[in-house]
Amino acid sequence: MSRKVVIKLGGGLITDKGREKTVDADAVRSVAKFIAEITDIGYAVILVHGAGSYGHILAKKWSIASGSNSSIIENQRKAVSQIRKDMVELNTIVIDSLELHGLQCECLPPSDWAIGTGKEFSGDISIFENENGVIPITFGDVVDTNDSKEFGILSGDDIMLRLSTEIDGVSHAVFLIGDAPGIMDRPPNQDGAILLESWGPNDVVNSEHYEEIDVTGGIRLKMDRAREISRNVENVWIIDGREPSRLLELLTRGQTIGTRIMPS
Ligand code: IP8
Repeated sequence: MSRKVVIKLGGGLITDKGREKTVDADAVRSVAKFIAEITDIGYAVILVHGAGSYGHILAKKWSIASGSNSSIIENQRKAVSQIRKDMVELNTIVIDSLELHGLQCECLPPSDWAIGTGKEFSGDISIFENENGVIPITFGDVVDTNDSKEFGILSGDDIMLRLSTEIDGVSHAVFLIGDAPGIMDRPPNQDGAILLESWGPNDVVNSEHYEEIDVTGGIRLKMDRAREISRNVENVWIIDGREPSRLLELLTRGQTIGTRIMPS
């Protein structure tokens, strides 16, 4: 069985988070090239991506994360189906880029296989096993909740946790972000921000990125989920997706520029 790597392409990496439905085609292209290279060296890849400006803006406008609200429910339902459509559109762009490198992918939208939000969502994780070389790919999405809320947001970070810890043979879980070289000791746009080469739960950082736009949890949620993954998976990293050669370096040399997450 080949070693497996679960990778999340952050929404802030593959889209311009501030401009509705704006993809960063260069970022998608360059990350696709390195995903192809890591499959060439024998890794089975499982991919998750964030929503960026294909999900968070409309979700915030219609309070989708809080579930149904009778005074705006018609608009919310329209937004739910629009966001799901937009996410499939973003996913298609990512898949097209991967296919240009000869990779085969299978799109698995959470609204088809997952129910509920947060890390306890239900759904059949075994569809992501990747035993046949076809890259299973999914993303943060609006999902049904099967309760009075009707719908909610399932973050790609929660999906990362479940895939990385429940699929056999995962040696690496890697979060590629778009605004920093890894976890910084303070927000990355602040002067003097320093990259933490490793981060454990007892290390205190003040590292909020994109909080004003994000309806899930920004870097905090990633850090929490990465920490939980590190209890089961040896190599858990948050690295700069704008420098995707670091992904290849990590998998070939065991080290790169970025933040390694240490278990609690
Ligand atoms: O960007 C959020 O997923 P994330 C999904 O992975 C939506 O946290 C639709 C906002």
